[in-house]
Amino acid sequence: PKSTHLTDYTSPAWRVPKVSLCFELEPEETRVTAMLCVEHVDGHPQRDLVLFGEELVLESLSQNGEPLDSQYYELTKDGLVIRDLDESCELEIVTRIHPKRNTALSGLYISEGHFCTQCEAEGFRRITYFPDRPDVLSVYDVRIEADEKRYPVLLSNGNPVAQGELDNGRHFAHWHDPFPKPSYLFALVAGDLACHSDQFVTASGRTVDLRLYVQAHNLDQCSFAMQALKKSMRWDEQAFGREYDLDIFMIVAVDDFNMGAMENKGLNIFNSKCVLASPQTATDDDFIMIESIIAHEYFHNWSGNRVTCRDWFQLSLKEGLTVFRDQEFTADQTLPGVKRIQDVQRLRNLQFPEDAGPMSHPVRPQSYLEINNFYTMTIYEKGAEVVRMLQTLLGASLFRRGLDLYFDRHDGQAVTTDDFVKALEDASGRDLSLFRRWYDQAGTPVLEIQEGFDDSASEYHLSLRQHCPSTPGQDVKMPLHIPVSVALFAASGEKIPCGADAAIETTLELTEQQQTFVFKDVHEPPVLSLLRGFSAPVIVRDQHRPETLAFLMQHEDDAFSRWEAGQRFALNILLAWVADCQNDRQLLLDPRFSQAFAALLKDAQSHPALVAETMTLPSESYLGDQLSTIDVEAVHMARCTLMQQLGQQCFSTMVEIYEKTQGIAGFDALALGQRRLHNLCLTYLCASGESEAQDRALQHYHHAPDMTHTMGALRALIAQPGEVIHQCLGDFEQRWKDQPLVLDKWFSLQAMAPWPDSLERVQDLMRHPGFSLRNPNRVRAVLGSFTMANPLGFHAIDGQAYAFMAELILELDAINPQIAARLAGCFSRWRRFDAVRQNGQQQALQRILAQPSVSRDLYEIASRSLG
Ligand code: HT7
Ligand code: ZN
Repeated sequence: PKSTHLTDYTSPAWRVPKVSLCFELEPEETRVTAMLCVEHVDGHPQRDLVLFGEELVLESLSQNGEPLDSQYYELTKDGLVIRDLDESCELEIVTRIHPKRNTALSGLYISEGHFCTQCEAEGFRRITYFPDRPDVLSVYDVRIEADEKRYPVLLSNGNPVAQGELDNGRHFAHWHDPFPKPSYLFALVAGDLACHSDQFVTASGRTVDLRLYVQAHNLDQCSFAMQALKKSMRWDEQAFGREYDLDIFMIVAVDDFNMGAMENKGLNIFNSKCVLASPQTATDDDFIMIESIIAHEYFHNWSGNRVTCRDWFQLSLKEGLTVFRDQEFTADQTLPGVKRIQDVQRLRNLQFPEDAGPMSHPVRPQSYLEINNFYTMTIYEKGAEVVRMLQTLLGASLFRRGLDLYFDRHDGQAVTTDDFVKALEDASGRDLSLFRRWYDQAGTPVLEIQEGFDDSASEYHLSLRQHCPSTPGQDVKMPLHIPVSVALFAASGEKIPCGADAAIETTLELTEQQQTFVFKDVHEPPVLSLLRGFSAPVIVRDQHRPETLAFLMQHEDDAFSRWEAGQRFALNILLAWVADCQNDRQLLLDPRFSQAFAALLKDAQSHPALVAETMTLPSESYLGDQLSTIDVEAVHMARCTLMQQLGQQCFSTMVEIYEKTQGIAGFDALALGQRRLHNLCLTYLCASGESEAQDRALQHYHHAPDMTHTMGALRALIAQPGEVIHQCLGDFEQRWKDQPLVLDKWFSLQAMAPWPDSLERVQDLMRHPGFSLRNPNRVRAVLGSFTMANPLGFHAIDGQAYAFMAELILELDAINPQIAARLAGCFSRWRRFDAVRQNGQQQALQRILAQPSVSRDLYEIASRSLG
């Protein structure tokens, strides 16, 4: 397969200002009549019109109403090339497509009897021949014709124009979207859907109809998403001055969907998992996730739709910026410090390993084989960090001015990340030329620090040195422009002024490989608080002495840094314990840590959500990442033992907190934090091994008022196989077997359980009547959970899970290449394991690559993983 390179970009030779589409919908075969107004770009050297197309049957092709003779066009393996067209003309293309056969869930397909589309990134070419690239913007008119009984609801982008009856029990609807858009934002939905409606009045006083379409039996699970939508619309007006622009905004929930949701103009299509929720069926974390995805997709209306990407190398322009915007939104709705901690955890647990492995790529990649493989943690999460650093460097008000300029200047255009940075430069007067390197350089920079204190001069010296390990295709790394927020603490716990105008916090700008910063009027050796708020996506190498960490756990006032001190402390202990496990030594807990941990539990001043975050130990995968060779057994043992010892030592305090946080209702930050703490205490109590705790968890399960409590009990019990957990799992299955989204929790929990017979259990789960390889949510619940969150099971030393997954990924590849490729990411870290496990994973990758019919999606992941 051939790669696409950023350096090969050329602007489109033809514009398509207007598109009219007519769909004659039938599941087996749908006819699509596309009328394209095409105009050659004056002076463009390319004269041929290149249209992409996949899995299409061409029925007819005409120019200005005259059929085109076959000498003027050529069907290629990628589409259709038309020669000698008039400079400007109307092109009619009639194609036939087969929605029912479309199991890849890209283009037009059927989910639970409803027609729906997914066009990002390159799905529109599976609907009709088209210059399916994001820099071709068109105004769309769409007519949909379908059987009225089976498909009473007919939706597309923009505003509704007309609807009416046709012969033979059919009807039609006509939609017009006045905003020029790229084809990846096209959407169509047709089905028997129920509607939850509301209205929103914009800041300028326009009334917008809001509609959420779901299957009728899910109508009672819509109100939360609708509230989230209204909150998002108001917040974007207030925080970013962005108002909604059409008369109607629609969300449709579908069961079969490759990702979380899609921001099609005026018609967002969502994975039902990311919309439907009631306290009985969804946990607090589900609610938070739903609110942030609704917000994310809505925010794309400006960051992505009104201003879109010139090409797919600029994907982070819309995704990084929109993740940043949704993070800010959630921070405003909840507790900003907690949100920041969670975002950093996500980045470190998922993006850092990506950037340290064979899949590492810059925020603006240089090349790709299959664009669907580039919807990565780097594009989304590191991209958001890059935007956040810009905000830190410019300050909130200049940053906002820069964004206003960006939206004004580029409204209706397809632009680049350079255009984005230029707008920020122009609005702020700052030179960001060095900062731009963040877009092109892959890898996580490492910061090393050296401190010095000059008593006689009352000066504190801080030397920062940066370096970045080499990544595939990038051996030489340049210094980056890194904002490093710092504060200095006196032994009393007071902060020492350290910035301009005696500010107690300052942001240092590291622009060279090494720099020394001098702080004057410092009269005692200070305790350094570095990278406050996680001001840059870097790794800090420091000595992290236990006394300093304990001090910061007590005195830090930056939520992230306080949490970080606790995590560092725990990490040091766990890493030492991994070595102890490997050498058959006893695991002895440093009393300074248990004291700091106990003090935290008793600290009535701390917000419960922050206490819960600090009590959560670094994940097994993060721990493994810190080792030169991942030792799954030792890591698991060390972490379980620390939970056990903390559970035992703090048993009575945890019982007290558990009891105090019982029966908390509401959805404010305090209630959410208290419920989280309640469940976490139960987990620690169970980890202690005391039999009383199991009884408590069983009671917790049977009296759970909602899904948050139910899952709290199951998670607390899952660590140990036994009668109690099996009883609860059996009960859960009976109760929820007819609700696939709830049953996914049951699938996923068991696939993650660190029990000895994991692989057989996964195989059993796949035989469950509720499981299907065709549904991405089921695949993620069972196989995604097993491969990504059950290191003991997936990396079992016999290698059976590797061989099993290789065959399964190939089976899935024939159904849905995007999902198969994602799943194959489980082998990308093979170099980090011991020789036996390396060998097993290499064999699995070789097996995948040996399959002659392997898709481009899967080929790219497997071949790059193998290196
Ligand atoms: N922009 C959307 C990305 C997306 C997607 C990409 C590839 C294949 C299927 C997909 N479904 C949605 C979602 C977002 O980031 O907002
Ligand atoms: Zn997005």
